Amino acid sequence: MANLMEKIASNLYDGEEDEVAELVQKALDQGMDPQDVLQDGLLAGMDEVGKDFKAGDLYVPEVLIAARAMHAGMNVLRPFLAEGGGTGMGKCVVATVEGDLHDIGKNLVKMMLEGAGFEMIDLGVDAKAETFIDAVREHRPKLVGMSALLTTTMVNMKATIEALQEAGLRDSVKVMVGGAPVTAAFAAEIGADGHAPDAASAVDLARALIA
Ligand code: B1M
Repeated sequence: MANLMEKIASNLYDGEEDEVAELVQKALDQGMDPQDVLQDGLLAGMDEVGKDFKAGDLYVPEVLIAARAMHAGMNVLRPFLAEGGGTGMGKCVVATVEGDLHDIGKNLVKMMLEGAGFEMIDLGVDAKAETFIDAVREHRPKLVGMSALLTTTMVNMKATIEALQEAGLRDSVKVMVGGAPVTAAFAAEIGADGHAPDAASAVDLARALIA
């Protein structure tokens, strides 16, 4: 099993999307827990990509290809991660904030919340404050989730919360934030209702916020 997880991680690193999808399917067929496949295969591979990207050993095109392979693996896992939660938890608008194109974490959070029974409205990446406002007006969600992966775009979470306030919508929703550089202290500082460090905790937080 460990060998299979290593293969998933190394094929993800190399951007081999078909192989990653096949190996993820193989792991599931062998009875592995989808959460373990996510953590020990896909996320382990993406961690290595992140380290080498930071060190300057990988460049944006290579990281993009690895991200494509990550999505291929996540697509195989999707029905398993999103299964069994039932429905009726209400709507949640989710997006990566303005200026930020990273969507892997946001997509994972979306999948897990779907699995927990939330109806997800995904505004994609690079979502401006006005895009959130329009979606809140249209869909009347219980929750708004914002993701940011860049220290330069985290500030747009604050701008979005301020815009919700100015539009008179802040009190109608709970706001949760996350993403690698986002901390609980930052969430409190910008007036969010909560912060989750990973997709599984995002489910616990979402449930607690609407309870
Ligand atoms: Co970019 N990038 N990137 N990148 N990238 C990082 C984030 C970086 C840390 C790499 C590094 O230098 N080590 C660095 C940011 C540095 C900083 O801000 N301090 C960086 C940079 C600099 C950049 C560019 C500026 C590079 C350039 O162009 N020179 C550029 C910016 C583009 C832009 O957004 N405007 C850029 C571009 C890209 C790609 C497009 C090539 C690609 C993204 C592809 C895609 O997403 N479709 C990419 C990638 C893949 C990464 C790394 C390698 C991996 C990110 C990832 O997907 N991780 C990343 C390095 C790293 O993070 N180690 C890096 C896996 C994912 C599952 O984790 O997103 O953290 P994460 O999500 C977690 C939690 O954070 C949490 O749950 C998830 C699951 O557990 N979470 C939430 C996330 N959102 C949440 C929301 C919630 C709750 C929890 O509630 C709503």
